[in-house]
Amino acid sequence: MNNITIYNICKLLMRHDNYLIFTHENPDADTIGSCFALVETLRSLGKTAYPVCCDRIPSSLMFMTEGVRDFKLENIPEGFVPAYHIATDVASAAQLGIYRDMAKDIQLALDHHATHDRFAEYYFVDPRASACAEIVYHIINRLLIGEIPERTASLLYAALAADTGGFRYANTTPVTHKIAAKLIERGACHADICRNLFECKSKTALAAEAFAMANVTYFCGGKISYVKITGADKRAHGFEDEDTYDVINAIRRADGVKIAIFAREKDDGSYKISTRSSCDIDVAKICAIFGGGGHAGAAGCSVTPDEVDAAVARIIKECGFDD
Ligand SMILES: [Mn+2]
Repeated sequence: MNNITIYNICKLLMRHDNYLIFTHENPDADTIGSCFALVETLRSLGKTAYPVCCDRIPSSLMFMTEGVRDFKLENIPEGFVPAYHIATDVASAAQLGIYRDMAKDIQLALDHHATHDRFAEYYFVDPRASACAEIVYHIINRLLIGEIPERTASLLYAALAADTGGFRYANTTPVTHKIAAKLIERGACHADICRNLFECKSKTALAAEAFAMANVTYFCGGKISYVKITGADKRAHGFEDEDTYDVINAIRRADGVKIAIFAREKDDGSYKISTRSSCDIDVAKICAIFGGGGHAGAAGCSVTPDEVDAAVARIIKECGFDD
């Protein structure tokens, strides 16, 4: 699913100046790591580059952005005229969030979603890549002739580790491990990164997970786990949206669970439904019924409050379990 090679991407990046590099909405470690590693690399090559993120960086991922939370367009110095727009880990124009109208300006999309909708002029999409950061690694490694600095290596390592659940998910490949090894050789602080990603959590995030485990419902003889967190629940317990990002991983752990479904009311009143599959059921296809997408093992969609219960019932039915 490519119309440009890594070699030609590198030639193109050397040719231009003044870059804007976009993450997807509700940014995760892969989109942040891919975007910021590319920004650092272009700057080290004497170019001007800024990251753009439509939503605030979750506090749990601020270790990747040196404590800065806001990377909106209005934070970019006045007078900067972008000449080249890149999107990292963004599968569709809608995933640019409030910047979706700028999708027509994106000249290059780097992505690993099988559902990528080719909104950019040039796209390099490898659904076998465990993380977008694998693709970005190949580009940066070529641009810097292997001399990847420590901070860039750490950004890419965090992206890889997060999208593979700490190199545990089915998307982890020998290539993933080889790249991770190279990044550790280049100084990536893997132990600190993994503690930040997988162990250290805010007390409200831990409370949100406890709430989810107390309210989870199992369907189809325990093969499906489901929990909903409403806006009222969030207000009653003081949960921020970002406190609930790991709830889906908490409810998928129970023995026998093949599919996990988590519906949360967002601050704008709509519901985000997240799904995870640890069997051969492709949840991206099921989420596509509701205009969503993602990967076979991890996907999501957004629905209105009126639709959420029926949508979850339909997702459960689409899984096709007998009981
Ligand atoms: Mn990703």
